[in-house]
Amino acid sequence: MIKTLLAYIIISAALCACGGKNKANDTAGASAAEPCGPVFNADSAYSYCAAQCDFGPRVMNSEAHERCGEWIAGRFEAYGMTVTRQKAVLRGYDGTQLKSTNIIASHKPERKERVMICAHWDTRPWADNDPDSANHRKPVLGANDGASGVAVMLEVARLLSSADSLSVGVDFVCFDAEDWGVPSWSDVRDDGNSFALGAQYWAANPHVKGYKPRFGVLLDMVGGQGARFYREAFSMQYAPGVVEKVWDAAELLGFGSYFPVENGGMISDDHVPVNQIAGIPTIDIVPYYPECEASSFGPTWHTVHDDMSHIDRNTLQAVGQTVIQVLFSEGE
Ligand code: AHN
Ligand code: ZN
Repeated sequence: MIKTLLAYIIISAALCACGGKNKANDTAGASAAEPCGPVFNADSAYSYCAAQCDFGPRVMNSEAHERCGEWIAGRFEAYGMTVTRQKAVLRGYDGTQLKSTNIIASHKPERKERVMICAHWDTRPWADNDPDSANHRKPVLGANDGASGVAVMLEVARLLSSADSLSVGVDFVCFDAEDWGVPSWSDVRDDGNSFALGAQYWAANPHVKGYKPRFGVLLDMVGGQGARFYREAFSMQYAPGVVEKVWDAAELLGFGSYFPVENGGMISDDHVPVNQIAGIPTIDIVPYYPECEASSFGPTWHTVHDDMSHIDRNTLQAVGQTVIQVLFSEGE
């Protein structure tokens, strides 16, 4: 009994050895030597992923999109976050007026020192990379490409609502209108700005004037089977220190195999306007499948097969626990 108690005390001490509240063991900002923060529950994240898919594809201007957005905002509110719904009408590549809502959920909004975690929540209207061209104008369900990033953020938010050892404030930014980019069957030429419309809008109009978190982490397609998160090139260009911080955290937790210290692709994603327009050093955790012929984003990317049957709890766990580690090892 006493042995068990002692072991518990030692483990608890180890779990708290990082973060700004234990300065004796940790120089502020230095990377943590021990795992810290709460245990990420992958079953919970999986259920948040499924719950979004249950609305159907969350395509811009659809009722499923509207209803799912309210569900997401409601979950963050239930976890005690201050939620901002940033509405705008954005113009798609084809001139369609897109009713966009960026959902921003703030944990401890009064804190000045902050970290941003972000992901897109809309899903692609067209499965234009499907092996069967008969599916190219059908919507993508987006279990991975849409729901997974939000699911990890919701699970982290749930854990933050009862955690007391976090030294920074956290903003969860759910970008809308990411995936209305020019489809492969269109003759419109992509100027490189047709994706990430919600992020472009937010970066030019942040929810708080002069918003400057320490850094940002974008989660895009973080639940796929066989996913490996190589270092993405824009992230290396704009925020190499954040890449190192995150990859070190993954390695420390034993998730090094999910986060190879190797270069992947250069991906135009929501983090590009966040870096270029808002000036917030932000990285992209996005999978890279060097061997996959269908797409370097993996076999289900922009296909009608991006559903829950290809979501792997272990991938959610690797990413979610790494995000927890990064947040809880930030000093005051
Ligand atoms: C490009 O396809 C150029 N970028 C990927 C952005 C994206 C789409 N992420 C998810 N869906
Ligand atoms: Zn997509």
